[in-house]
Amino acid sequence: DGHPACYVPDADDVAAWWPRPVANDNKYSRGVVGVATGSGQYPGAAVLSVSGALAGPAGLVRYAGSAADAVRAHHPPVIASDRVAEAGRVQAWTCGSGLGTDERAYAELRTVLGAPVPVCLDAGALTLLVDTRMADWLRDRDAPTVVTPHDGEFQRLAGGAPGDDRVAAAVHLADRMDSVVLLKGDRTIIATPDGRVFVNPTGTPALATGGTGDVLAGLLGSLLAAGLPTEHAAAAAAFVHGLAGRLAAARGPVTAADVAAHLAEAVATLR
Ligand code: NPW
Ligand code: AMP
Ligand code: MG
Repeated sequence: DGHPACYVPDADDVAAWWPRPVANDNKYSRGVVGVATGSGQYPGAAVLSVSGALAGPAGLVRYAGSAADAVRAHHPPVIASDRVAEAGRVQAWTCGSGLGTDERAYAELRTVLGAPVPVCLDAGALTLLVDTRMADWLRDRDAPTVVTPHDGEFQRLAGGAPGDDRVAAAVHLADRMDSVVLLKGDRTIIATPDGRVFVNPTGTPALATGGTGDVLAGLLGSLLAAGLPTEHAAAAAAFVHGLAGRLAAARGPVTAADVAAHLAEAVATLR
């Protein structure tokens, strides 16, 4: 029916993709991830996205944004600054969760997109792409981009809802944006610009709670910083995020903070 083949990764695939520290690693050699999220309105999104980034394989998390004080208070290992331009060198950025869409957010997004490193864009960054007609700019980037829309964000980016054929919708947007599209849902779909598709098997409705997408975006950024190919970073992040949701749900009602707190255990179950 013209559908591209969908690959459903299993724990062995994700274990093989997941970077592990080697004997002579240092924090820089494992990758540095920049997290440009949060705002005065949404400091929690900054704290949650940083939780996701800290659970990933990168050796250092740098935060840049208006929620620096909240991030410092909740996450002592993180080096926090107020602006992206002050953050120093990173191997990947994740940008947009809780960022809002004001002038400051726009300026930060532009700085992030100008960096020659892989970028994960979520939430406010996606809305800004639409509002400022910047979506076509992703084509001109020197490094890959991943976008992580939920259905509402997808609708704005694509100009219409995903519809019944979510795979075709994700593939179409990936081609148009020249980016990997991670379309969130109960079976999250990852589509590449060259038409490959991964379908995540670990979803759980326990993830349908505020802030879980922010955690996912942080984790995905860490995997990009550690050097994973973009589509493997996206598929591995969704897989482990779902596992963490299931582990958290086995213990009771789930908050996004609970999902983040179970990411390490989820990684440990891979092998
Ligand atoms: P409806 O109701 O279906 O008509 P927004 P947001 C539609 C941050 N957060 N999931 C739906 O329309 C985020 O990072 C901060 C969701 C709805 O009205 C963002 O920066 C937290 N929406 C910001 O808040 C914790 C769906 O889209 C509209 C949908 C806003 O995030 C929470 C929402 O669009 C949160 O993560 C779906 N599957 N399908 C914190 N603690 O700081 C359709 N919609 O307002 O742009 O997005 O997700 O509410
Ligand atoms: P966000 O809306 O940006 O906070 O992201 C929500 C996260 O929860 C995404 O990772 C979704 O894939 C996941 N999620 C939401 N609802 C469900 C569901 N019913 N089943 C599985 N995963 C879900
Ligand atoms: Mg979200």
